[in-house]
Amino acid sequence: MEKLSNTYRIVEKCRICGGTSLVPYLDLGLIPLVNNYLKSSDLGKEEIKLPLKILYCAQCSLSELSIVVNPEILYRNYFYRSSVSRTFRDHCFAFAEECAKRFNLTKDDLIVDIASNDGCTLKEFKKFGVRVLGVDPAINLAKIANAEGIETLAEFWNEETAKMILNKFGKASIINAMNVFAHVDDLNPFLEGIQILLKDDGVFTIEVPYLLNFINKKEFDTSYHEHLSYFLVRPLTYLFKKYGMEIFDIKKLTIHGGSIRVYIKMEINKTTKVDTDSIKWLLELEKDLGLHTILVYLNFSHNVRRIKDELLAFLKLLKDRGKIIMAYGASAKGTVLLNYCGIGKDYIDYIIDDTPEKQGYFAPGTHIPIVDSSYLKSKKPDYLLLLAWNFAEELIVKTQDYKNSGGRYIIPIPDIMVI
Ligand code: JHZ
Ligand code: ZN
Repeated sequence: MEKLSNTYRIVEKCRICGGTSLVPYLDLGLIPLVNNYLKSSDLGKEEIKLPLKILYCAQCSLSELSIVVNPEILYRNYFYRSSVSRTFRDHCFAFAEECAKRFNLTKDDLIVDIASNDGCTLKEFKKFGVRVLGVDPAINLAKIANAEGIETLAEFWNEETAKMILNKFGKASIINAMNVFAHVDDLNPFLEGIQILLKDDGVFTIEVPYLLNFINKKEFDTSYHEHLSYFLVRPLTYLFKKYGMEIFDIKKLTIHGGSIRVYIKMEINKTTKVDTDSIKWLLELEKDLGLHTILVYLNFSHNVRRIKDELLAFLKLLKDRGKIIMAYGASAKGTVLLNYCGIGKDYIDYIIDDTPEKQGYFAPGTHIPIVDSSYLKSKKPDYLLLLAWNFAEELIVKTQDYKNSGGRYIIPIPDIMVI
């Protein structure tokens, strides 16, 4: 892999197949780093904004960002807390329960979670009496998880980290990587780390947003500088083979706008049954929907420009009628949506977010203040733009008082919907 410059490097070949026929299909312009929430004292300073462009690999169908930002800049201090969403906590519990039953986990089994965030997933695994260990480069998050009893190393995942864990804890029965595989530039040290630490009959699971949903539901705002790869099953099958690994099951999930969970084993493990149907079914679906050729992607890009025009026109209409608009969820995708569409403080007065670490800060690029949910009562908005549209149901349930007093919701993706 090419060397990282201080801020970013330009992608010249596909990170999975090495192909150089990379066709650009989405260009969102200059977008700020989504995790770069600002303090009031930062507001006058120059903010880093970088090109956000997606390329399609004509050889293996991976979609990938045209640049790679230095991970030291992105991940050492991370504001996102996985455990803020009840929907996500439930999702983690269901996964832990499934693993405990399906893989007959006992107290001797070690579960390692990569990008363990605030310990959200491991807390659920712990309920089943197994040994757990988290790994996350964010020093602030590792501190929180450790304080809450989830042992966590503040490290990036690679061979060195794997060796260190092997020496201290022994091999792992399950290594889980949720919402991080798409964030990794060089998959070589990442997968070599798995080879080092995973038991021969162990299971490696990843969860990634599914490119099929990204395209079909026009989820363009889930592209940001952290998301380097946008996966289909096709490039994944190719990738794991190179490392003596094999996919043995894939599940389609609704979380985060549509994801897939991929279950991987070592090829030498011949006891675990391979569910070829689940893999073949998705591969055929991708092909039938045209996702293994460029045309669908170019059409997607056209739809994205339409969403921008329609959303702006709708918000303008509301403002002309004197309506107060606020937003819910200072999410990464919210920052992309607002910046790409050019929606700033002239439209949205405040963004509500229940993450204590985000409150009191200002959203990247737009500088809209991030506040707690008491603002819903005190400022009485007419409309709430749901920037965490993937959790719309949960947000609507928790704001019933607002709804009952006549408040309306705007869901921007896949098409503008007002509730
Ligand atoms: P949310 C995240 O992206 C982070 P984001 C990450 N980049 C990733 O890979 C994807 O997910 C998959 C708030 N909220 O989860 C919390 C409430 O305040 O949609 C969050 O700030 N109250 C690693 O940031 C935001 O909304 C609530 O009740 O785009 C949600 O962000 C709920 C449900 C959420 O993902
Ligand atoms: Zn490729």
